[in-house]
Amino acid sequence: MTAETGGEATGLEAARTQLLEQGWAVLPDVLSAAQAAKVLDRLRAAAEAYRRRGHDTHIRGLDPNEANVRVFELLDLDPVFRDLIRRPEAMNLVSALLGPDILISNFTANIARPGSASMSLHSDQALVVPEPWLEPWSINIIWCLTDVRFENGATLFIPGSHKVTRLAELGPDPGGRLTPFEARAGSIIAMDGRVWHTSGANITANEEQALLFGYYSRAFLRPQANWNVILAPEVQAGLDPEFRRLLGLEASANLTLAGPLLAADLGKR
Ligand SMILES: O=C(O)CCC(=O)C(=O)O
Repeated sequence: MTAETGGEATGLEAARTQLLEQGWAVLPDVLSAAQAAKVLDRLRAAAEAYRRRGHDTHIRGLDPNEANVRVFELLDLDPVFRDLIRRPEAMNLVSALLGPDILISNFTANIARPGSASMSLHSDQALVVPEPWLEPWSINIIWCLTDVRFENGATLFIPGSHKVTRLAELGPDPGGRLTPFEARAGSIIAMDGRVWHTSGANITANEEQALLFGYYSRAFLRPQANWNVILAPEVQAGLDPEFRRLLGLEASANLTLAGPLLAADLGKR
């Protein structure tokens, strides 16, 4: 993280506090550098498998050129990603911001190779709910599989933009206020879904940068991914009930707001 915006949090408690106040936090050493490198090897293999399924890893309309490698369907492609999406450190930060009733909305990757350039500025919450954005209803947990810095294409964000409730409040020259999320390999970066951000440009000659994006939302929002379709039957069969609930695979859905209302109603009798 750059000096003017603060540094990495000293522990989970500090990260929770910073996330709630500033809309983001870096938690270092969730994985060792060696573990992060192993996950990156698995991601490269997953990218190959994803292409073999007939998908392009360059998403036209999202990234300006082929130097960005985007991989979707991670939860189906390799169990290592099923472990990461439920890592306690990640889930702790997710529930700190969103509370207990959440769904896994998506899990994707971006390998930013030299020459990759920025996508459009956006907030992840604005992609799934219309304005006004009055409360945090989603969060991204960004896994740094390499060291991440401005020059190799760190995600750029606008500090304080989790307070923006409508697009019109974003103000003039938002691009001029972008700041990089810088972190060491093995860190996670928790980003309130309301934070306005974009991918950076990798201006290095030969350095690859890789990030995973675990996206979670309040349980009343439809996830970005339809896990019923994405996850193979044998993968679904291996999931425990709590994982199935987090993926919206159980028979019941969208009942969490009704629970307290019913209880309040019964209390009046
Ligand atoms: O790749 C990045 O650095 C940012 C990606 C992003 O903003 C997204 O996938 O929504």
